[in-house]
Amino acid sequence: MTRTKSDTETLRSGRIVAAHGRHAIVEDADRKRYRCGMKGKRLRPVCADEVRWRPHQSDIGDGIITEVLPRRAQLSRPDNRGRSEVVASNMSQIVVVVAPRPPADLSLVDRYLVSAELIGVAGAVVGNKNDIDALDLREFQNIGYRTVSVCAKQADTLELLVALLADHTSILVGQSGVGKSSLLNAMIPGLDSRTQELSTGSGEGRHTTTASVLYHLSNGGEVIDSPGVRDYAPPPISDRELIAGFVEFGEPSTQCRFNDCRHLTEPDCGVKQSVTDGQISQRRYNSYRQLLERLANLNPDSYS
Ligand SMILES: Nc1nc2c(ncn2[C@@H]2O[C@H](COP(=O)(O)OP(=O)(O)O)[C@@H](O)[C@H]2O)c(=O)[nH]1
Ligand SMILES: [Mg+2]
Ligand SMILES: [Zn+2]
Repeated sequence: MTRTKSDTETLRSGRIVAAHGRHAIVEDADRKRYRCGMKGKRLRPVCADEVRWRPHQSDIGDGIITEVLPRRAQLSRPDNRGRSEVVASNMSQIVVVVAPRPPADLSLVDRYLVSAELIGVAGAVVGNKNDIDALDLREFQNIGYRTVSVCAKQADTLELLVALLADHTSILVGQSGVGKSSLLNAMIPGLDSRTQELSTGSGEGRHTTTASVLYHLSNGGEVIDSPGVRDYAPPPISDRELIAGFVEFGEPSTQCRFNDCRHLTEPDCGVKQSVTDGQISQRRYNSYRQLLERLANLNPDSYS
């Protein structure tokens, strides 16, 4: 791409802190926020993207985003037409929130943790609403994921969560209603994320319930609140990738008779032996088999 001198002089760097289709909120290094349109229809910035933009007053706002810089990581999910849609980028940690109400879907947690492994970022599990019931998250802890038990309504329970989020760009994911937005409200004084205005003065305000939004914590951590999901599956991946997403299979699988063992009906399978021995959680193993089946039934052509 060739740029004219006047272009390069006025181009500025920024981060996307909220993206709403045809416009987005860009934050500069001083945390000033600008409402921007896009140059061209193909530009689809997502939350936490690093972008170049230039000031330009219009009915959309204060600027125009001209380029999305290469992403270090991205979390995708199937959109409502079954195609893969990027939810946010450049995170270093995926934090799955679960609660006793709505009833915890632990296989959803597994699916997000598989994605964390595939993307190569840290995974963590937060059990919220421990005032109602404290979920047992030891099976995740035992395989190396950080876990915390919290209650969004009791500030003194949030210390460990705040510590978990320090030094990371995290995305909070999980079913609708588990309390993701409530946790952010409780951790960030003065924030009402459900109704927070992203207006920067020149455009009309927007509610943020349908978009991912990035917030700063006082300890330097950054947290992306994402709209809840009813269902989540990693984008189509190979069986090998799926197996790699279940980290606790790694060591036992070195004992499998076959190198390409899928840990199903093969003889002398180290993974199944570990399930029998109780070293690998039966629930996680079942979750693996379900996901294997689900991925086999996906038509890869329906994803772009
Ligand atoms: N009892 C209890 N209710 C909570 C807690 N955290 C959130 N809630 C409630 O759960 C509901 C859903 O919360 P919300 O933050 O919107 O969930 P989100 O969809 O994950 O963002 C709201 O009615 C909250 O008041 C908690 O720790 N304990
Ligand atoms: Mg929410
Ligand atoms: Zn095996």
